[in-house]
Amino acid sequence: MRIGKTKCRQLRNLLESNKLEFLLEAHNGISAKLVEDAGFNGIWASGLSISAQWGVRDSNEASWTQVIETVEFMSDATTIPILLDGDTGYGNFNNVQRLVRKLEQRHIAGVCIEDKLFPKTNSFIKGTTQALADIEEFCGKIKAAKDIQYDDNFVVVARVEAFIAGLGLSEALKRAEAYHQAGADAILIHSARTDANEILAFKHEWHNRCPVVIVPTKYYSTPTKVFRQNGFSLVIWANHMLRASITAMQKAAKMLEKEESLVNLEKNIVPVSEVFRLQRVSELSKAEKCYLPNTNNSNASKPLFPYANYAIDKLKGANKELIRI
Ligand code: SPV
Ligand code: MG
Repeated sequence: MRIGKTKCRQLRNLLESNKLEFLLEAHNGISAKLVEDAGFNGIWASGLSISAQWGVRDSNEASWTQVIETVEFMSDATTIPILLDGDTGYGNFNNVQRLVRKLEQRHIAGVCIEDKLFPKTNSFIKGTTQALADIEEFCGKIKAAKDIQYDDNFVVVARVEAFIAGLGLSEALKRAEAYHQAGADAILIHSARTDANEILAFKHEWHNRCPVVIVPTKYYSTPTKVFRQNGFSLVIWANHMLRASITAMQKAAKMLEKEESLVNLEKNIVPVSEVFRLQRVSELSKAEKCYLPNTNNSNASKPLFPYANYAIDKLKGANKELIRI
């Protein structure tokens, strides 16, 4: 058995390290493995991407158990920590507690919950018309999550959607402070602006009360050194594995449809052996040698029932004894 840092501990270390850290989005087992192989130290299990890979909207159309099943595959395929985008927690405080229980059972290192209403709508769709959760009720969810967690290092991130809803800096700070007091391990401050002004203003006022997480999907042109200089803890590249794969698949599908031949596509895609490597096929081959009967030796000379002759001889001997009596 390998003894290492738990995934919860690994995620907490990322949050509390004194340098800027990064999570990259994944949405199934293989994309999670690719994130780890690329050298990332953690994974964002994105609600948007997980719904999209099923072909449904990011509006809680997929059930929470379907999400759990997906992150379980992601966790099994990797050794780095996963932070689940838990949307609004799929219900009230009680649903949040059950969610945390199930996540810990599957070695998911943390959950991020956002102060919107169920069913949630993606922050980049009609953001300013979205209603936010009552502060007290949301604090109850955070407390409930912290109270139920089994591993002290399980991470609960509270996501503030005040900027998304167009409510401004003072509302964002008020909410972040309440969530921090309720026990959140970090604040995710979200913004849909194409510049970083909102998140920088927030960080300026927030100082270092607790780690701050950002998602620069819309303000991607802001240089990463700005996030570093301003003391953010964690950057989430939230949907880029999904979007990169959509681009690649659209290109491949169009090419095949047009050319009716694999010749040009073959040159530009990984060989099947790479798929086998990602699935760890060699691990199974080794296990087969260890656990399956050795099928290389011929069975021809082996008796079908190896103990049958022994039993017959015994019986014959016993008969002799009987005759003698
Ligand atoms: C997600 O990845 O699902 C997120 C981030 O919640 S965002 O899409 O920016 O809201
Ligand atoms: Mg989401």
